[in-house]
Amino acid sequence: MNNDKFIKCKDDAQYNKKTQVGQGGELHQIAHGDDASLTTNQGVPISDNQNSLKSNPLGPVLLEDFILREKITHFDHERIPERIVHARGTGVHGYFELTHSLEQYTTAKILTEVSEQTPLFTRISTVAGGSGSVDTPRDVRGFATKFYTKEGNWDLVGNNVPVFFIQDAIKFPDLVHAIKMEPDRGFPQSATAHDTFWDFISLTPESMHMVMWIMSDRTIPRSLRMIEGFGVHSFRLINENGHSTFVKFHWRPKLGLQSMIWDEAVKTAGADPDFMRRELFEAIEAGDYPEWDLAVQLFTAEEADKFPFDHLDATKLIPEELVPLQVIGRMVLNRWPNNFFAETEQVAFCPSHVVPGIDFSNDPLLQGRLFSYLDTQLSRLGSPNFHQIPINAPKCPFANHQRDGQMQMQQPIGRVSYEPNSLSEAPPHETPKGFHSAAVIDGGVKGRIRMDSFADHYSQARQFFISQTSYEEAHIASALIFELSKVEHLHIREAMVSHLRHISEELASKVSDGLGLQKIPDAYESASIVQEMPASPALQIIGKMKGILLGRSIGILIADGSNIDAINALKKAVIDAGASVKIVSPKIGGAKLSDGSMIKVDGQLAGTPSVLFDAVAIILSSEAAKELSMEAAAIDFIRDAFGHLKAIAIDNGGVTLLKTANLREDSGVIDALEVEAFIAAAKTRQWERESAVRA
Ligand code: HDD
Repeated sequence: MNNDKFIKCKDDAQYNKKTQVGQGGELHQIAHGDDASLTTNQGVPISDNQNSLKSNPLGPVLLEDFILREKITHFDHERIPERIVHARGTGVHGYFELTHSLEQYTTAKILTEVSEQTPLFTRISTVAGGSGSVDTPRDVRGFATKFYTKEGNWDLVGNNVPVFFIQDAIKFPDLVHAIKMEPDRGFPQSATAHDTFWDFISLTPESMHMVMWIMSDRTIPRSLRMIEGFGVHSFRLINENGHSTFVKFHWRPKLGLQSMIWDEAVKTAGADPDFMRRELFEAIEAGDYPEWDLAVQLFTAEEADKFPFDHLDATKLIPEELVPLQVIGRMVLNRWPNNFFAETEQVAFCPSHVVPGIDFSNDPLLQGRLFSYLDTQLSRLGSPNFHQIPINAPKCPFANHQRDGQMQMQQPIGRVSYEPNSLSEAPPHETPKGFHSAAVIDGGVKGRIRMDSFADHYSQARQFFISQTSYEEAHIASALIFELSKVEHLHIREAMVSHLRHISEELASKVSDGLGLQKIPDAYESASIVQEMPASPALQIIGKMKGILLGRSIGILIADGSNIDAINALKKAVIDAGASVKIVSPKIGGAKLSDGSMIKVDGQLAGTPSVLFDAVAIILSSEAAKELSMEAAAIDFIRDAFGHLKAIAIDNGGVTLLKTANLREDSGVIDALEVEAFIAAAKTRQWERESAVRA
């Protein structure tokens, strides 16, 4: 027997005790004497966390080892069912501050008390992939906010796209089954580019407007800080007199909208599968708290009757030109959760969580959601007491006579658990200020009927398409060609092109050509006439990009011998303009600059490609440039930056690399000494370069 081995293990145990307590947080710090000991869940101090109990040093492990069994059992049950959709998400705490009262329309305090700050938790997610999937697939982003208001929790559970695929919740399981990995093969993970998705879509004309949005660059955002959010459905606001007004909610990012180029998104997935989550984490750590304006579109039932579409149909939006947005407040996200599982994983959003003064519309998709989310939380979190989990618990007092159930954490006192009663002194009771539904008169024939007003599936899809810049239109066509090229069945590809003919003949023929179809298919039989709606520039991304460097990141590729003055001048100008800078070099240990000083390096070249930056600079001595001209990672660095339409600052060494990569200088390639010109170019993409790099 080797006694030394046992002694060593004991030392490790002592060490682990200290670190464990340090990381564990208050819940696990159960002090025994002066020491915060490692304990079992029953509070029994543990003397050895390295070795299980054996009948002899070489013998079998004993069933008696309750410490081992408790630890392994707990571990075996660590996972809860991941969300059926929106499994991969990133959550952050923050607050909402009202800047403009809606008192005329609602009694909800969160929308009437100006300057009041309401705590909140926002979770942004992808839809289709599992919780371990990458951050940059082409996918809608979920945008869910739980406001802990004085009158209870209000959950606004939206997306970064203002419309949805389907009109009726009864189709949701079909949609999700079609979009998720195919059941016989278990792939693709987090991608719409496969047969079952496009099969379902091609047979569901109501999804065509959403198809335009998901094939646009909206579904490949540059950052979670640069997406819009939409409540999608019409909701109601109810004022003191019981009068109700329809409302749509919009989140508008202070940093403006920005998206990736498809090839950039694909490469980012490899370079950093957690790109979005890390980027948000780093911004919050650095105190660059992301902010969104909350805006509303308000309209009456009479106004809605005059719209050329039905606002209760979730495949339609209300153009801003028709009902302008009014900004009423702002959201700031400023605190990363302490624990991912406890907060981001266990947070339970339900569109049915509203507060007095806010109510639902008859949108059939919303009506189905009002059931689905509560039901899903019961299966995910395992108990009707999920509201007691700290991230879900209201921050205002709450009391009722609901009792017991699995994992009841509260200990209600007294003998009364019903209402009305005369036996308790101050029982919770109904209040006139409580939740009231809008007094709406509804009537009609019972049945599984879809309104005629829901029949127009192409007009807004067409409006979206014609509202885009030529670059964005080209990206939509490329995305459709990419996705449909992954579809094995010819008839599905053809069916999709036949729908596109109602949206734009030009788009249909581009896609048909890109797919190599022998003949353009006949147009799909439309259930209604396609209306000519005016272009709405608010639907663009490029039009909403802000010409600022704030929130963006610049990578400077250097090596031994790089010019220190050029690096410092660029760095200063970029940081002054509000962006962050990362130094990339062949070796992580640092680089020796022209003056002999050492510079700290943030990323090693092969692991820090230019896809991770909004613009790049290349500052290299002529020797280093020659060496790097033999290095694929360096060539890719500049070639990708060029192909992804980024501003590139170069010195003489950079020129060598540019030539080796067979790239020509254009207006976005700037002398590294022209710092101001580089900053100006880095504030946008070099769109005019696109025709030189993509057909
Ligand atoms: Fe949903 C999650 C957004 C339609 C059923 N949905 C979920 C989340 C978001 C949305 C952001 C993630 C919340 C989180 O971060 O935990 N869903 C939408 C939007 C829709 C929509 C904007 C249409 C306008 N959803 C929709 C329908 C149904 C569901 C029609 C069912 C009838 N959604 C669910 C769900 C999820 C969910 C299965 C999965 C996990 C969860 O609820 O908590 O119940």
